[in-house]
Amino acid sequence: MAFLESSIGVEDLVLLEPLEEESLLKNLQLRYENKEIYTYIGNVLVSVNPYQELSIYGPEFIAKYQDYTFYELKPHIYALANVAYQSLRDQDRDQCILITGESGAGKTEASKLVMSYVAAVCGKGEQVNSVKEQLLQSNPVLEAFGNAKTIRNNNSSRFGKYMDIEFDFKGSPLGGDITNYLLEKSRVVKQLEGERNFHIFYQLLAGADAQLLKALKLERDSSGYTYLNREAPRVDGMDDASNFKALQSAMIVIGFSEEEFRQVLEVTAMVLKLGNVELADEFQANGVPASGIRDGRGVQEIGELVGLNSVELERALCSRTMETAKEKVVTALSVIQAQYARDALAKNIYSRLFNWIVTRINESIKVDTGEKKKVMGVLDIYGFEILEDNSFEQFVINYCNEKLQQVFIELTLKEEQEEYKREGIPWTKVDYFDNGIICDLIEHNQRGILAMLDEECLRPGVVSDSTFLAKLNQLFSKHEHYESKVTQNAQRQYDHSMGLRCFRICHYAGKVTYNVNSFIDKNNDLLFRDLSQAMWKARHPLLRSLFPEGDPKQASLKRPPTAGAQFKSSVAILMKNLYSKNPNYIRCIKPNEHQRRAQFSSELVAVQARYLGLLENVRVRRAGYAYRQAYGAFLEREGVEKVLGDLSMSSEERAFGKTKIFIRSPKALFYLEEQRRLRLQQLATLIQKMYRGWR
Ligand code: AOV
Ligand code: MG
Repeated sequence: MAFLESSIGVEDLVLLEPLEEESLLKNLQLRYENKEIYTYIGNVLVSVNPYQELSIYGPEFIAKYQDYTFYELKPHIYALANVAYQSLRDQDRDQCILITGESGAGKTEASKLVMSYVAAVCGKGEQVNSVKEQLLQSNPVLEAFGNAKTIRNNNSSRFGKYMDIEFDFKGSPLGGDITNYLLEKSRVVKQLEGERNFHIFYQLLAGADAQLLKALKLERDSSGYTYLNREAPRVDGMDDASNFKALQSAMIVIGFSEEEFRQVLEVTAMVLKLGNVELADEFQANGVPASGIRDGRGVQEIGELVGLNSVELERALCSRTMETAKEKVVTALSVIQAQYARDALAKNIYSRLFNWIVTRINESIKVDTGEKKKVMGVLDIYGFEILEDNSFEQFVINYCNEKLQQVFIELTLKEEQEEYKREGIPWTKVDYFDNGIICDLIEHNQRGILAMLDEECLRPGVVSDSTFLAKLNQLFSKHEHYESKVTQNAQRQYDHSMGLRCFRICHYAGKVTYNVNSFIDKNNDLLFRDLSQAMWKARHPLLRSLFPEGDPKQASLKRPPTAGAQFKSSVAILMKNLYSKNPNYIRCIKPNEHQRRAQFSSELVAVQARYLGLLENVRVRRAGYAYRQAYGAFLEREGVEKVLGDLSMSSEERAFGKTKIFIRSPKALFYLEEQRRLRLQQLATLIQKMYRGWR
């Protein structure tokens, strides 16, 4: 029987004996060493990154998992995808797949496996196949523009993604809708040692033919580009040139025209070329320092590429116009200021291009048939990150992970225990750490860190990252999850190791020290008007459309919401959406820090198991009842009692709640299954109806 204990450990941690951290880790390790990367905790799937191709995917396996129920085969991501899809199709319940884990744990790969499984089993026909193809091909496009090599992951998602796949009443795919969350745009102009810029830049340089490169005014050699880290042009096992071909065909499948593809590349090339625009000191007639462009050729080429007057571009980069009610004053920018303006422009163009691509994909895959749709949402965000130097981006990424952990706690640990209470079933409470307090520290409307940041950004007078930090230190000096050099930690000690410009948050997944430098700036996310106006004047249709606020007629003085406020509200919408669906969890675990196969570091896994709350998850699941089903309309409580009584299942194994039947372990479920096969042929249909949905 598939779930029983064997030489490769238990397939469901609910069956673990004895149940403690050590045995849990051993079990995962034993399985990992046998290339069994999947293990259940009831209906939660734990996945340990194998860092190697396993021959457990593809049509043959898909066919197998399609035909069996959850516990009949080895644990697999296909089994989870199958349950979610069947429940959506047959029980009309919208589903969401929540994939969590730190950077490099395997979330993006998992999301693609789920998508490919669902695509393989849902609906048939030409029309349907083309919808599926478009949905699947959105992945290489978004990865080209939104993923990059980081120290932790050669293909790290630098944006958050939520994708709704929509189905008709028969379960055939209609289309989809992608929401993206804050791209880490600082990467466009600067990367850490050993990291790369977004894949697209290298793909373009390696994969475009000579003619295309010439038209884009680019050189093949990436080492000539300031925005590309010279040390790390290649990534092991990644073929930039062939990925470029794949990108091109994916964009065509999705429905981008040749012309659109070309324009996307032109804007991408422009960003790269902006990085090489060198600025030099100049002096105005009155001796005031100013800046100018050192070598006009680059600016000239950019101008030709996107139909922009190069004099105009230079002016926009090197000066700033202040408008008051009465007059317009033009001031020269220093070299530092002009460099800042140039980089801000590059980051803005790129992140707006990324948003445009997502919008454009949505135009292709979105359907409005008017009929009621069934929805499966797949969430794949950037994983929790602790770097040596953490900035606003990590703060946002980690906040997002905090919120996702909150969903897990609310819907699994909390909801599960509350359900026993509601149903009047005897129950001993399992304790767990509720990270709601950390979410609050960050997002509280009046006194959260994000609110404080906004307050500083909007406050008149001299504001700086330091005044922001001072505010935090004052407000949160007593907060259990906040530390800084000037506040005391729980042991009433000052932390002298921390930099003066830092604060630390004790996240559910570990302590992270953030450097406040640029927090204000990144949150403000303002682009000088001169730049947006210049971009709007470009004759390039795509570039121009990215800067609608550059249109003098559109000029509104209302400031756009800050980056933090926007992120917070999009996360709030996401949460609401997730809570409205039936959740399916994939908890990804990273086995080692070196992206290496067959290496299992117990310490590293222990930390993740702890913060993911795996042990608590098992306890709640085990002490309680793993499988439940509302009494069907066809079979009232008495009927269910009778069937189970006939099966001589011990009363330990089941409980009758007010509205639902609860079954303790998969063993019992299997017992039922066997009995059915052996003795209760005549009840087969009846029980089968009950089984559906038990998991
Ligand atoms: P992530 O999405 O969780 O990180 P990925 O899904 O990108 O992590 O996985 C990282 C790498 O691990 C992949 O590029 C693969 O090489 C390998 N990998 C992951 N899952 C599998 C699998 N099932 N089979 C084989 N190899 C796998 V981040 O996006 O950084 O948080 O922001
Ligand atoms: Mg990822």
